[in-house]
Amino acid sequence: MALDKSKKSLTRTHFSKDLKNLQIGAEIRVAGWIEDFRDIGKLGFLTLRDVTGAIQAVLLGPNLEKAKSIPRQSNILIVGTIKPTKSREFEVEVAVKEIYVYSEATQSLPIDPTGRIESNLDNRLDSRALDLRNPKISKIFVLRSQVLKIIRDFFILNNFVEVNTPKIIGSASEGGSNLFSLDYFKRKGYLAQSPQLYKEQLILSLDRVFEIAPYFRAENSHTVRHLNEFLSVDIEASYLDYFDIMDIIEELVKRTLKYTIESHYHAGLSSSESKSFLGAVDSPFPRLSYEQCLKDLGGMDEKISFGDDLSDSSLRKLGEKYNSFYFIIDWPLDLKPFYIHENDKDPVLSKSFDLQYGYLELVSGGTRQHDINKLKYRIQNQGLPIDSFTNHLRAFEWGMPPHSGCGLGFDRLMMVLSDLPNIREVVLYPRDTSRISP
Ligand code: AMO
Repeated sequence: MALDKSKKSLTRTHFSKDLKNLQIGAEIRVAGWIEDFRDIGKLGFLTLRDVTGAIQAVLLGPNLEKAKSIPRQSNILIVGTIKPTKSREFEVEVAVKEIYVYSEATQSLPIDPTGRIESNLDNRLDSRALDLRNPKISKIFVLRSQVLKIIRDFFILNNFVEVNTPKIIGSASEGGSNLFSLDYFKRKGYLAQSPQLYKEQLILSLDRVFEIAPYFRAENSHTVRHLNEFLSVDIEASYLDYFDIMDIIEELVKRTLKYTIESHYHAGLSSSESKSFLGAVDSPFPRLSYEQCLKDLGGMDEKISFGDDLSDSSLRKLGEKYNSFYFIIDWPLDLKPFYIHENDKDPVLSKSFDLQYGYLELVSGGTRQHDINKLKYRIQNQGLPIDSFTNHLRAFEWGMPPHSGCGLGFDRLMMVLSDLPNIREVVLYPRDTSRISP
């Protein structure tokens, strides 16, 4: 593409990934930041990186002199021509005709975005925008964006309607005390902890809904898998039961695994881990009952009585035995929220499931109680204020179909897909008990 010299345009003509497909001698303008600069006397080599990769630019004479004074990570535009290269790293290089500096970077950067000098996660999060110049890190977020698209496409294809429910609410959606409160024009408001009540109401007419949105939990947890703001993929569907929802979620998770393996976007996956992912794609996820888990744990010297929740240490033990994806189904009803349906075979149990990846809970869901009287009883039985649910309960007087659904912790799924042990790695600006900025 010929340069329009009259305009002296400061816009680029190509991304770095495109250069290898151009003819030798082609004129180009590429823009990005200086990753490296080597001055070897009469000649200089500059590595320019953009979001698609890196190129090598060769500098001589006045351009070489100019480049010596530009700090690394500064943002520049290079005007030049494609030439063959002897480098093993690059397929072609650029002979530089002109360099424009858009913006100089400070000389002492808070972190090294090439990743050669390692920084701890806290320092990286404090300078997140710069951290993302490291291609290993930006790949996580490219993958995140693509997996979100897979999820959206999957649900739309399966006749789910995407909805957006309020995040500022007047009373608790799930019960419990883990709500952030705020001053809402002289009344008390809360940040939504989940879309549970709205999604159940909406299937009354929309039949199947999904929502991808952030939720807020005022939990004082300091773990590698909890945040106070997290992204959830919620679904709700009429006339399906919890086994149908498990089938849907299993297929969805397998699609995201397959995509991660097939694309080259997985961040830290080694080949052996890729293989274990492949295994998960090809075989059904085991479905263990809660009671089976108790038996397994008994055999591992972890004595748990029926009705106890599975603690972190129990889940870690189970995760050693079942180290990939598996469902835990039919939990005791008393361990589940008021909206979960009792089990027809044994009403002490519920029609519920969690999807685990080893110790990590990824999804929670079940068949819902759609009988208004039983629902009222369960709300009161759990010590929740029935008056806060007046609006919600009205929908159950308008012909509520049987329904089921679940919530998938998207950030946790991203931990698994990118094989990273800390949820903060896969969230751009994580919010935890000690982090509210940047
Ligand atoms: P639950 O509270 O189990 O269920 O949440 C669903 C999923 O969301 C993820 N998750 C979190 N991720 C990061 N940080 C947190 N603090 C956090 N809390 C939860 C988990 C979890 O499995 N209304 C129900 C879902 C339903 O039945 O439809 C609910 O919110 O991966």
